[in-house]
Amino acid sequence: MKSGKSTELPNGRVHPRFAGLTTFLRTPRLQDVAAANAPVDWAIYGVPFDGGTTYRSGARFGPRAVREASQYVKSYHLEHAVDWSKCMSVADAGDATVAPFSCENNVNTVAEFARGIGANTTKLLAVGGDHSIALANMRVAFERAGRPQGGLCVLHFDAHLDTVDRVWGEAYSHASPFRRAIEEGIIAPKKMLSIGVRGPLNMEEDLAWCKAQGIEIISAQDAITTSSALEAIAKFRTSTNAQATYISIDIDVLDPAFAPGTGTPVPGGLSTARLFEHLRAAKGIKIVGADVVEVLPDRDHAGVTALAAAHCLAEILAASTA
Ligand SMILES: [Mn+2]
Repeated sequence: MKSGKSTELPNGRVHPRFAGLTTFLRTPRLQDVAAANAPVDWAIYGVPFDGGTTYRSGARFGPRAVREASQYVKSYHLEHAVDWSKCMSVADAGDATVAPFSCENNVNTVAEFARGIGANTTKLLAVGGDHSIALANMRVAFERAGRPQGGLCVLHFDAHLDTVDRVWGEAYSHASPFRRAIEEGIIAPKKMLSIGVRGPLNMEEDLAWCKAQGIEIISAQDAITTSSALEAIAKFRTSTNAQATYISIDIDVLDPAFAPGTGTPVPGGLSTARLFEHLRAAKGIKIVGADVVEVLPDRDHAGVTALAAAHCLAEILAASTA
C-alpha cells in the first residue's frame, strides 16, 4: 500500500512513550487526523466484548490492555526494512459500541460501528474481545473489499478451529465465527489456511467438517517442528494471487508460556518468535482487514500476552506495506 499519506506518531525521542494519551501504537485518534492524512488507510479499534466466551471471560478488558502494551511498539520494522508510519495513515478509532448481553446482537452492533469508521477505503483492524467479534469485522472487510466473488481468503492463527455450529444452543460465540462467515458467504473456506490448531479436540467430527469445507490446517506441532506453515503461507500467497485476504489472530495460538492471558489456553503452541516469522511471511498478501483477539488481562503475567498482541498489530501493518 502506497497512499502518499503518513501517520502522525509522536517522536519517542521527544515525547516519552510512558506519557500522553494511550492509543493503539500511539497513533492519533481518528477524529484528530490531519486532513492530509484522511481518510486513513488503516483504523485500529477495540471491541470490548466477551459475551461469546465458552470458558474464562475477561477479554472485554483486552483492548485497554493492548493499547497500554502498545506504547512501546516502535514503527520501523527491521525485517521488512520499512517504517509503516511513513507510508500510510493509521489511526485509533476508539472502541466499538457493544451489546454485552447478546453475542448475536453484538456482531450486528459492532459491524454497524465498523461501517462508520473512516471511508470505504479504510481497512479495519479490530482488537478483541473474544473471537466472536471477528465475524463483525469480516463482514465489513468483505463489503469494503467490494464483496469479492466466493468471499475473502483467510489466514487464521489459532489453537482452535472456531468452526463449531452451536454451543449450548447458541449459533454465535467465539467457537463459531468462521462457521457463520462461511454460511454468510463472506469467506472462502477453500482459500482459508488455519495455523496452530492443536488438540485434544472435543471430537473428530469438528476436524472432519473443516477438511470437508476445504480449509487447510497446519497443526501447531507441524508449524513448530517443520517448515510446513511457512511453505503453506508461501503457497497461499501465490494461489490467492492478490485476492483480498483477511488475517485473524487468536492470541491463544501462542503457547500459554508466551500468552498466559487468554481464555482457553492450550499447551503445545507457537512461540511469539515463531508467530512473528509466520506473519512476516505474509508480506505480499493483499491484506484487507484483520483482527487480534482473546487477550484476557486478568490472567496475564507481566503483560506478556498484551505485549505480544500489540506487536501483532504492528506486524500486520508492516506486512501490508508495499
Ligand atoms: Mn479463536
